[in-house]
Amino acid sequence: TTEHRFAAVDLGASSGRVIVGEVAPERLTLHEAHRFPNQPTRLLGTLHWDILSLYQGVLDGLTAAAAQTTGNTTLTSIGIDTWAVDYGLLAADGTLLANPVHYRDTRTTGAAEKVAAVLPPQALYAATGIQHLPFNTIYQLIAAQGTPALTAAHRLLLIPDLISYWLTGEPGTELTNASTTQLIDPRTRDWATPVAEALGIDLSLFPPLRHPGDPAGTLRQDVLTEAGLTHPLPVTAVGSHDTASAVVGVPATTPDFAYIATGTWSLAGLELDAPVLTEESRAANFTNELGVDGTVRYLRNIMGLWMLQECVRTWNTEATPTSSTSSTSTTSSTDLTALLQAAAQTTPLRSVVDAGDPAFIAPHHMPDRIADACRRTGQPIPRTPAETTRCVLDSLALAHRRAIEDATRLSGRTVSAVHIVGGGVHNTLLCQLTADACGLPVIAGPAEAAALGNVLVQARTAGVINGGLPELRALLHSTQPLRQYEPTGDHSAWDRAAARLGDPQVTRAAT
Ligand code: ADP
Ligand code: LRH
Repeated sequence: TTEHRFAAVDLGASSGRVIVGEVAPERLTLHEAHRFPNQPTRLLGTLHWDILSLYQGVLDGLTAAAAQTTGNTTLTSIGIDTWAVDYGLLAADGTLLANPVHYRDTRTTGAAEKVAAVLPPQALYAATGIQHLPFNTIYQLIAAQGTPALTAAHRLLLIPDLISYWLTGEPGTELTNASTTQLIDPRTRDWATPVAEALGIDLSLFPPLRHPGDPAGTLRQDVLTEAGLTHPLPVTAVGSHDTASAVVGVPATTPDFAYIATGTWSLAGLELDAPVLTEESRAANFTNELGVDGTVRYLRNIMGLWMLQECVRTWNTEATPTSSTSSTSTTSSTDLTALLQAAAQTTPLRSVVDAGDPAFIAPHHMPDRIADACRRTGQPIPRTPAETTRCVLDSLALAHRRAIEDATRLSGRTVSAVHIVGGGVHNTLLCQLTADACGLPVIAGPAEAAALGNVLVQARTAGVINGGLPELRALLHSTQPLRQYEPTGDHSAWDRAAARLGDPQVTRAAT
C-alpha cells in the first residue's frame, strides 16, 4: 500500500511544531520535523504574539519536513491549527496592519459590560452557546472599536487563517475556529448576524467560511522556494482550532467518553451532536464550540498547565534574575520531572483553588495568586514549589472532575472513561489524580493529538483513509501508545476538597 505524508502545523501557546504524519490504511506514524518556542512580547504595554517569528518557525518546519520527504515520498498536503480567538487585521493590499494581540492582554477589561448593555448575557448565550471568557473575539473587537487598525481594516483573519493566507494568498475563515469568536450560531453553523449587527461588528471583515476538509489553496511559489519544496503543495482546511483537531485525535472506542485536552489549557467535556443552549448551561459556563463532522465540543475552559508553567517561570526568574521574562515555560523537562516527583510526595489535597477562575489568566506572580486564593478560602498556604505544584495539580484534577460531572448532567449523557490528550499526557501525576478525582478510568495519549487530528482530516480528504470520526479514532487506538490509569484512593477526600471551594460558578457569579 502507498504511504502518504501530511504536514501538520500546530501552533500552541507554549510551542509551535510542524509534525509529519505518515498514513496508510491501518498505519499512522508521526515524526516531529521542527519545534520552536512561542514567546509573546509586551510592546508599549500591550502583550502581542510574535507572529513573524511563528511564521518563520512554520517555514523552517516545512523546510525540515521537505528535507525528510524527498524522492518518491513527497508531502501530499499541509494543514494548520492554532489556538483560538485571536486575529490579525489586513489592509486591502494584504498588509498586516498591526501585530496580533495576545488573548492574555488586559485590553478587554470592561468589554463584557459594554456588550451586556446591548445584549444581555442570556441572549448572547442563546444565540452563540459560547462560554463567557474575557478574551473571546467578540470582546476583543469591542475593545478595539475606533482604533486606527480596526478602522482601517479591510479584512480580519483568525490566526490559523492568517498563517494559511501567508502561505497561499487565499483568504478564508475556518468554521471550528470561527465558532470561538462568539459570532457563530451553533444551530445553523453560520454567522450569528443579529448578534454582530447589535454590537456594530462588521462581519464582512471575515472572508467566507470554509469547513474541515475543504481545499484552502496551494503554496505560493516564493514559499515553495523558501522551504526547498520542488512540487506544488495544497493546503487542506482541518479543524483549525487546535482543540477541534485535538478532539478528532481522541482515541475513543465507545461513544460514551469524556475528553480532557490538557496543555496550556485544560478543555474538559463531551462531544455532542447538537448544542446545549439552556440557561443552566450558561450559568455553568459551558461552551458549545463547533467540531469536525458536524459535532459540538461541549466543554469548559480550565486554566490548565499554564498555572504550573507560570509558577516555574517565576521560580526560575527568582533563582536567576537575568533569565528570560517571556510568558512561556523556561524550565527544562528535567526540572519539571524533579518538581513533579517532589509534588507526588507532598500531602494530597492540602489546599485547592478554583482552576477556572479568570483571576489566573494574566501572566506574572502566579505562586502569589495561588497563595492568595488559598488564604481567601481558609486553607493552608503552600510553602514550597513542590507544595504549590501539588496544589495546582490537585486543583486541576478537581476542576476536570467538576467539568465532566457538570457536562454529563447538563447534556443528559453518561461517561464510562475519560481520555486525556495533549502535553499533560506526559504528567503522570496529573493523569492519576484525574482518574482518582473522577472515579473513572483515564486513558492517556496521544500527547500530540492536535497534530494527529490535523493529519487524519487531511488524509481522509486525500482519500488515503475513509470513514467518520469513529473510524479515524479506531486507527489512533490501534496505532498510538496509550496508558490507562485506574481510579485509586479515598474518593470522598475529593468531595471534601470540592466542598471547601463551594460551587465556583456560583461563587464567581456572586462576586
Ligand atoms: P500547548 O499546545 O498549549 O502549547 P502542549 O499540549 O504542548 O501545550 O502542553 C504543554 C505542557 O505539557 C507543558 O506546559 C507541560 O506542563 C506539559 N509537559 C510537556 N512535556 C512534559 C514532560 N516531559 N513532563 C511533564 N509535563 C510535560
Ligand atoms: C487551546 C485554546 C483553547 C482556547 C484558548 C484560547 O490552545 O485554543 O481552546 O480557549 O486556546
